Amino acid sequence: MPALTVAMITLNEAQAVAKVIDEIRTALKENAMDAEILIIDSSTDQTAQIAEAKGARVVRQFPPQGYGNAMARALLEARGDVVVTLDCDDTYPTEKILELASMVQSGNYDIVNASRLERRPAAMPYPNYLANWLFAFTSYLVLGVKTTDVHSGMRAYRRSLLHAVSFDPRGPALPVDLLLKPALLGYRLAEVFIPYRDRIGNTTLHRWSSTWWTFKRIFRLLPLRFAGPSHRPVTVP
Ligand SMILES: Nc1nc2c(ncn2[C@@H]2O[C@H](COP(=O)(O)OP(=O)(O)OP(=O)(O)O)[C@@H](O)[C@H]2O)c(=O)[nH]1
Ligand SMILES: [Mg+2]
Repeated sequence: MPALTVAMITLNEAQAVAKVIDEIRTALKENAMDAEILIIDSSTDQTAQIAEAKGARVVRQFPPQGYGNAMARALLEARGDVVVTLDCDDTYPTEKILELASMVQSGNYDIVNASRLERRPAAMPYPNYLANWLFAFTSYLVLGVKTTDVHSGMRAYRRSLLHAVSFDPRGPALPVDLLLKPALLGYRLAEVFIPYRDRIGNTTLHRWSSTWWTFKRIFRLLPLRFAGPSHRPVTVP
């Protein structure tokens, strides 16, 4: 079993996938880490073929079943003890992969969230920035979870957590659950700030349904806030 899985999901990312995989390999080589690159692919373009030629483990999910179902599949297919996710669109800093992973490997944290929102990134339009700020503020008010970015696609997870906690993959905004639910269950969350770049290729973000689902996911976690420590799992070292 590899120590680390770098997991991505792809919907027509043929323009970006080769560059992203090359960058990941460079980042991993710095540490000679035992790692796999996993891709859940739902594309009609050449993404899967390019990724396979670059040595990634590609699992096809076709026809596309949406972000949530693809990400849920990625998290369960991953074989590494630590799973680092990122978008396959060149927006996230691959050079941060090992830093996030090592914070989980050290045993101090179960999830490390890479926040894009220390300040507004030039690559993020104002409406998205304000929405993200509001989502984070609402998460703190409603659930008491301190975070600045509930929608980051770049995180490190302890694999055992992903199998111990159930997530609802239906509908947009799954990253909200993937962060807030474990935090409410007592898993240890850390956050680091990262730079965020312009995307290669076209976005798949559906702004309004994602906003609706984000609030829905936050509010329906409210009972967990008051469930008490006895309902919480023991954190797996
Ligand atoms: N397999 C699979 N991948 C998907 C699906 N929908 C989106 N993706 C991928 O999920 C990742 C995140 O989607 P993006 O389009 O980048 O959405 P976003 O990051 O919210 O928006 P941007 O800021 O524009 O990048 C990308 O790597 C997409 O290719 C899907 O239905 N199936
Ligand atoms: Mg993206």
